[in-house]
Amino acid sequence: MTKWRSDLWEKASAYIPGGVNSPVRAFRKVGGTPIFIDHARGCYLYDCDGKEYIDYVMSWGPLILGHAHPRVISAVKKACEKGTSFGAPTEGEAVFAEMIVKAVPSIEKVRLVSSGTEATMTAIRLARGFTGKDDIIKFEGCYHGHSDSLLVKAGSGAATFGMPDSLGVPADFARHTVTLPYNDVEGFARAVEENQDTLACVIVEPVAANMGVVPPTEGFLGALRDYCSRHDILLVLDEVITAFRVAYGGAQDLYGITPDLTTLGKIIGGGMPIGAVGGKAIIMDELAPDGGVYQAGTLSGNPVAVAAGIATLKVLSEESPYEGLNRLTCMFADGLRAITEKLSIPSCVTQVGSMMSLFFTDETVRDFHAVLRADAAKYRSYFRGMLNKGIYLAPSPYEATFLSTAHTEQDIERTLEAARESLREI
Ligand code: KE4
Repeated sequence: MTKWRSDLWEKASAYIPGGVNSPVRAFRKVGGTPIFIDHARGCYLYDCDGKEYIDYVMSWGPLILGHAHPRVISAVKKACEKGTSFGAPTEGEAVFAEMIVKAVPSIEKVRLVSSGTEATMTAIRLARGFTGKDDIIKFEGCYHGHSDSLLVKAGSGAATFGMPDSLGVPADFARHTVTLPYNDVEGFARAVEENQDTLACVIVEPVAANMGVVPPTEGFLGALRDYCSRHDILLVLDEVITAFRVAYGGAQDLYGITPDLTTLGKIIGGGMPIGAVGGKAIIMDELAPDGGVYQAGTLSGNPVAVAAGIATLKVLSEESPYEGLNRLTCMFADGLRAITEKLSIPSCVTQVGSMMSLFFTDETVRDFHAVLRADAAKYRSYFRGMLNKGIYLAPSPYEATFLSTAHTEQDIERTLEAARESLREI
């Protein structure tokens, strides 16, 4: 490790818990110390030593247009020159809300917040307030931010209420959350039958991307929709990652599912702090100040974040890059499949749109249990080999690989060459 890096790491570790402002950045799943980024452009990161990396984390998903896209930067600069925050309505918020409503037909009204966690926390409170019921269903391996009701793991019996998945979450909170296996329709049906009178909502990542990328199996999302409709339970699609990622209208467009509520984040902020919860007006109008479900935020609808979001969605709407993004991601995914097959390394490569994952396993990965059976040590070795060759993957096997419109075929070829060497070494 270079001197600056050890000095920086020492200072960060002295003053910031774990040396980082979000745990996954600490490289604990892959060993070693994190690299410190100085700047980035397009699909490239540059560390404080000036070393270049091809970036496949893309700030955990927001940067579908790549780092420092000229139109986003220009919009942010212009917004900043007018002031950074007013705590009062602005034209941009109304324009942005209309863009989101037009992009996602299930959203009739939308409330902006400052993170995905705030968005899902609000969606849960809104579902409870609207239905008058307290319990929720989530799925193992899905992550919806760090609000107490969602940091809950499966209880003793599959359909029974959960246990805290973090210190500081009262058991009393956790017992209102049932956590089920992803893609398990039968288990879901049983849980709904057993708890239908107390269930306010089901929250799900329509494409799981926080246990690595795990696509929904045929009929899974449809079953959630069907059971929720029949039992007066709200369906909340957490599209913080997938909205404007897998399609301009999100996974609900891709799979033809109409939720009652949708949570958004990441891409809609173009790299600035943002989140949103949207859905049917009859539900959204339950939010304060009109309704009785309280929710608020000093920087909600921040004009600089909104300017970045408007610029990002304008580029996506004008350029509609999804076919090209999907083709490039297929090139990467198919290349990895060919390399691991040639080297006789058991692997499962998953992909939806411009996000993908490589699992070291001979199984087809359909849920979190299968993910946990995959070889995390092999991932660690692969990650380190790639990092040493200038390829920046997620420092955890439980995250997604994201591509952007800034990645080119040459970048993928360079990445596959590095993968060929790294996989030979694991
Ligand atoms: P934030 O509070 O981190 O903005 O969003 C929470 C969230 C909600 N829903 C989904 C589907 C999410 O993926 C996230 C956050 N994603 C993680 C990475 N997978 C953020 C990275 C981090 O925690 O540092």
